[in-house]
Amino acid sequence: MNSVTVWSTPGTGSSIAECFLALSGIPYAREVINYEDPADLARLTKLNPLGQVPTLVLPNGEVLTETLAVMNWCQRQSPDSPLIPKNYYVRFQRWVTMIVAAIYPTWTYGDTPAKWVDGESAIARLRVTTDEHRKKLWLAYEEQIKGPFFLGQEMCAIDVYIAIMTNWRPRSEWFEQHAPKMIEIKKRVSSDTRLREIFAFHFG
Ligand SMILES: N[C@@H](CCC(=O)N[C@@H](CS)C(=O)NCC(=O)O)C(=O)O
Repeated sequence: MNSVTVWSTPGTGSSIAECFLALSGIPYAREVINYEDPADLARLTKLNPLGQVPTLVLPNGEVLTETLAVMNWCQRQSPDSPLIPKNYYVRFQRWVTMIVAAIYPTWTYGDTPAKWVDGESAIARLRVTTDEHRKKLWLAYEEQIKGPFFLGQEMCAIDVYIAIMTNWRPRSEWFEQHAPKMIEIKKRVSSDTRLREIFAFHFG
């Protein structure tokens, strides 16, 4: 049987999908691309109209995108996967959804503000407002963390998102100062033996 192929750009959220697969014991192959390269982007857009990674091709040829959908697929393939906890249903669903619905788009618009607005001051402002909004949201997450992981003793998908996304703006220094519990989650997740190679590849 073919394995899952993950279209992956180093340092991006492709690593989130890879962690979900690894924690679920699902083998995969990486197709390394650079979505900023026009030729790669043209190939990627044929599979995913958003031109985003992660984009997965499943063993049966179906395309799967959106990290939250990847999480759900992995858990369905491997019911014992730790991604979706057996308990804390409401708390888990609420906070995992908020990451992809509210926090992830702050980079979509803030990373490339010139794609969305015109004029130097509007471009600068979009970057600043999305960065500031994201910080506010992360502080709400920090308050929610039971420790050592988001929900308590067990790692779940929210911890994977936190461990990856704390590598991005506003970057480690800010998190160390304002969100020490998130830094603790990042340390624990990135040193998990099942995930070390993924962190080394993407952020090493
Ligand atoms: N909602 C998507 C977001 C994916 C996403 O924004 N990926 C970024 C890399 S971290 C990307 O491909 N950015 C390029 C773009 O949006 O044009 C998910 O959860 O998978």
